[in-house]
Amino acid sequence: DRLPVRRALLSVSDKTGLVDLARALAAQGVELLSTGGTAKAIRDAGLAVRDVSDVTGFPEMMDGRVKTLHPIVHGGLLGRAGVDDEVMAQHGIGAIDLLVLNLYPFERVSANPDSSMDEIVENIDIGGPAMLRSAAKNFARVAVATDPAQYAGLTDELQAHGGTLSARTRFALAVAAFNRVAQYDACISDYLSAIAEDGQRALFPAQQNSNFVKVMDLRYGENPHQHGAFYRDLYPVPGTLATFTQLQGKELSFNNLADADAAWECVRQFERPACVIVKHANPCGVAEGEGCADTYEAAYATDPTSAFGGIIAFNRPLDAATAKTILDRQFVEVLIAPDYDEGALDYARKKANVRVLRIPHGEGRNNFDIKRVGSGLLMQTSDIREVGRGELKVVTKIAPTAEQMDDLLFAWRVAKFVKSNAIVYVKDRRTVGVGAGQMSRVVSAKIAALKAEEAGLAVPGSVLASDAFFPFRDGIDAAAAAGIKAVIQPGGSMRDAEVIAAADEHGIAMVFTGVRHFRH
Ligand code: 93A
Repeated sequence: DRLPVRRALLSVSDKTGLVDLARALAAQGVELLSTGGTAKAIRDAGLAVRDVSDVTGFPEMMDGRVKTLHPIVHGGLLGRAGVDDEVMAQHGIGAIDLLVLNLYPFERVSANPDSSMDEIVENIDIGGPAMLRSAAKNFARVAVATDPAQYAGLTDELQAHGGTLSARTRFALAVAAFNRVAQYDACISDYLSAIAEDGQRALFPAQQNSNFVKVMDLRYGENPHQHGAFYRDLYPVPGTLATFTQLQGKELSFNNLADADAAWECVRQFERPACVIVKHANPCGVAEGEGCADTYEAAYATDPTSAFGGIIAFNRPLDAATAKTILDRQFVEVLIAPDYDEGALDYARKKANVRVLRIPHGEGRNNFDIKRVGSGLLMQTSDIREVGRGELKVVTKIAPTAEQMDDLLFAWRVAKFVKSNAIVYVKDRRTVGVGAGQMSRVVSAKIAALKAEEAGLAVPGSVLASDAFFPFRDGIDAAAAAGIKAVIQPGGSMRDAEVIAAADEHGIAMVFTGVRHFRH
């Protein structure tokens, strides 16, 4: 069901690729209509174009606020073949077969803190979305392009098929146009509904419109009887999981992606080379050191049993030797690194199932965490709080040594990524035992000690991080019994005095962060 394109209306804010497209259309004998700035650009390139104002007999007015809002334009886009021919002829409405339009840059202008409210409001496009809707609704007869990335495909099809477009192309373009209008309106609504009564921008707008774009369907959700899909932000934040490239391996699963996010977010917080191994959403081994080889060995040694089938992330390019060590030794679900040496990829290809992801470093962090509850949504800003050395308060008679201090800060960064109640034992910037996801803190501490024992790692001399305060002294007593020498925790319990006294009794150094890192 192919239809010829005889007449096109072009009206674009982003003039990228415009002249090439106009030239290709003209070469196909397509008559070009256009609005002010777009017509000028086409004319400047030496091509013939007719002004919309000439067609409507109405000038563009009100600084462009009204330029295409006219029955000649909308009738030309909406008129149905075989149904509206007579009425169109009666009113001198010529059919428009192709609309090429991109909208006023509201997103860019509103994101710029230097923009005035007047500028932002002027960038709310009215005529553009109206025409996109008219053209998209009439996909039975009309084609609509909304993005310069679509131009090449359009001209290719027109050239290959004698100036016609297929029904399938028109439909796909219409869906893209409706999606674009929805995104655009969501941005306007989000922006305006976040302006609070005092004129300041509220963190959480009165309405939450989600602009997520599908990356892929997943084989299933968290369990095989659930369905799943992965979406990314319309404008993904540089450096986050959504910017990944899969270099090889089986299809990514729902759990792979959730774990990959935890592993990557944890490893990218370290400045020095680091390795994080995640299993069931928790780090089961983390180490900081000289490079990929030593950090992987140390992370693996924390809990070799759990590392089996884990997700392994590095914050440095993965070298061939370490890739070989990993793949020869253990079953891996996903490997993540900012890059890979060619030899590492060669080696990975021998284990074709292993999913290998590249995530380029970037400065950004997710702004928000979202959790679905009932028929509602819990929203919060992401836990991006970092605790600096200067913020730590020594509360015990003895202070941590410089070495212990490094370990405490390392343990604290790991604990932030362990599900609550989180207890992390660390020695020499590597995890010795991780206790995760328990309902009582003291049991998490016991599990961390048990894990260390199972892995044959000596706890004595280690430090401990706790994601939240100790409600009772029993956690400190358990830590002392395991041989812990220093503790980092938020403080703030009703029984802080009792907890500090316990630490002093055992000769343990303790620092308070004043910050809590629950993670559920
Ligand atoms: O101000 S508008 O909402 N009123 C209109 O009638 C109208 N018609 C097209 N904006 C309108 N447009 C927009 O103008 C298009 O969406 C496009 O972004 C832009 C192209 O203007 P020019 O051709 O003058 O550069």
